[in-house]
Amino acid sequence: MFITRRLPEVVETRMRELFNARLNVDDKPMSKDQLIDAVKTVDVLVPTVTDKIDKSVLSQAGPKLKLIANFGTGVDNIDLETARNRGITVTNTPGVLTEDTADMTMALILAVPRRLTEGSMLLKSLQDSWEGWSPTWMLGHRIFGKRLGIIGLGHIGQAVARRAKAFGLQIHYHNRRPVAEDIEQELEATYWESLDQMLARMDIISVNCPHTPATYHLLSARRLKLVKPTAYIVNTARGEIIDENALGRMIESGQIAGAGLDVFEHEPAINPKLLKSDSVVVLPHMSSATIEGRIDMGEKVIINIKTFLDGHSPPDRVHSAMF
Ligand code: 8YV
Repeated sequence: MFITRRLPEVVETRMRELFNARLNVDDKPMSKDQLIDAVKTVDVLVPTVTDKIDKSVLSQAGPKLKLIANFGTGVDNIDLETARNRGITVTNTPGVLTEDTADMTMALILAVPRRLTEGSMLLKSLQDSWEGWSPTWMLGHRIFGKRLGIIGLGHIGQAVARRAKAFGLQIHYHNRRPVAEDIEQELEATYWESLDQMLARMDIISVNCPHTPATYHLLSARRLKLVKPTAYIVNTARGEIIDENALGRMIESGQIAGAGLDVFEHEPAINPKLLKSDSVVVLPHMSSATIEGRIDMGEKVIINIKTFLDGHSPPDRVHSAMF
């Protein structure tokens, strides 16, 4: 078994106790050649979001590779079709990072319109030359009573809606199909079949759907033009869902008020227009970055591997139809 990145110590210790686990000790993202070397010999691979397990890697996998136990919920880093065709089972770690990711999404929904990081960075740069409070300085925009449009009302989207409702936001959502009536009622959520129509009417848009071939550039340049110039976009899902260059251009030209981004289309590269904009909060893909969350993710990986090696179907098996 090969684990491509360093995981919380307690997880690594447990894996070594249970399995013949090899680690990537220097924790540097692995190159394609290193990944190919690994899949040639191992029975189980434990990758993360920084490992692109595509066709060119999987096509060189050895006959022993039977399980890819992803440390993460999103599996867009893995070519599910090729894995399935080669009889390789793929698992992920859903559920255990839902609340943490929803917390960070809500933090960005609050931080951008209220200029939170901007104010903090400005005060740190002013140091003792700050002249104190003034009536019209650092004014942001109220979020209470505003319209939040959630793209993807799955587990994380629903957890975001619960938090946003408590902050007095009106909940709207776009999905492949409406969620169950009881969930819609609990969240007082309005379903929009047309994403275009929803985008044109929202004050804040939160991307909470998985990255799949169908959601690549879901927020294309054409769709971003539908967004109100006073609206904000938040993304804690995957960068590829938004045309990042178009978003950078439109924020720079004032066609979109701002954005809160934890993920980027070409991670770790970030569009320079986004980096230099005061009305953009950028985070280093840390939405699920809690020690509790990462240990829970590790435990899910261990259960998936153990169940699989015991000859049973692992609890978090990913079926390519799911994505
Ligand atoms: C993970 C994430 O930390 O789970 C996901 O899909 O994006 C993050 O929570 C990352 O994927 C680790 O592989």
